[in-house]
Amino acid sequence: MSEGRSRRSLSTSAMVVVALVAVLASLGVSVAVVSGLAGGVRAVADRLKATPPAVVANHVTVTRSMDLLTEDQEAARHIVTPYGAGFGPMYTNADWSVQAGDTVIVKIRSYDDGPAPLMGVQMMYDNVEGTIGGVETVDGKVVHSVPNADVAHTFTVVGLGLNLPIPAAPTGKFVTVVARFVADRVGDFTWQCYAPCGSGANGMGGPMAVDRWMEGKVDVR
Ligand SMILES: [Cu+2]
Repeated sequence: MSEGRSRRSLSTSAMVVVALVAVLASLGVSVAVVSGLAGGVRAVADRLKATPPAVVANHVTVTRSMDLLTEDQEAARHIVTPYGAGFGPMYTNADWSVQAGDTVIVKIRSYDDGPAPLMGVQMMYDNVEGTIGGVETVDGKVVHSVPNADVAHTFTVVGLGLNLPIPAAPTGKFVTVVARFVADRVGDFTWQCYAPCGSGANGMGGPMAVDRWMEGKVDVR
């Protein structure tokens, strides 16, 4: 299907070049310039063909664990926020890397008991996406999604098609979310929380835009 799409768009590009050649030739533009343009289109086609396929699983399993701390825990641990005390919840171990092809077990232990239901176009992030089996476990229970009213955070890596909704923890306790995915694309990817858990009228301010609080990096090498 995608092959058909790219073939159509390439033949459209070829027609554009032919038309361009005719126009430029009528203006007396040299053959070298015209063939250079055609080469440009060929280079794009070659690049599309050269796009590497998804990385094949390498049968190595690694675990990456993150804790999601409350403001009180941050204060107790003397974690300095960019904007003073009471800044907002944060993920620990926010930046990590794995090898291409690894099966990654992501473990997130969240102490945050305050739900921040998803809003608008972000409501789709209550579904688990991109994991093995399309599921995660919440305190050991296998789920495909988390009820929106219970969502407190998400761990979302758009570039890897990965989304883990994190429910609010029982007060004074923690909730553990575990999921497995295959790191099948090479690159440096940004993860982000899409629940409006931050400050400001829409909850998208403060920690939502700060590295190590509600965003970080997943590098697949
Ligand atoms: Cu969040």
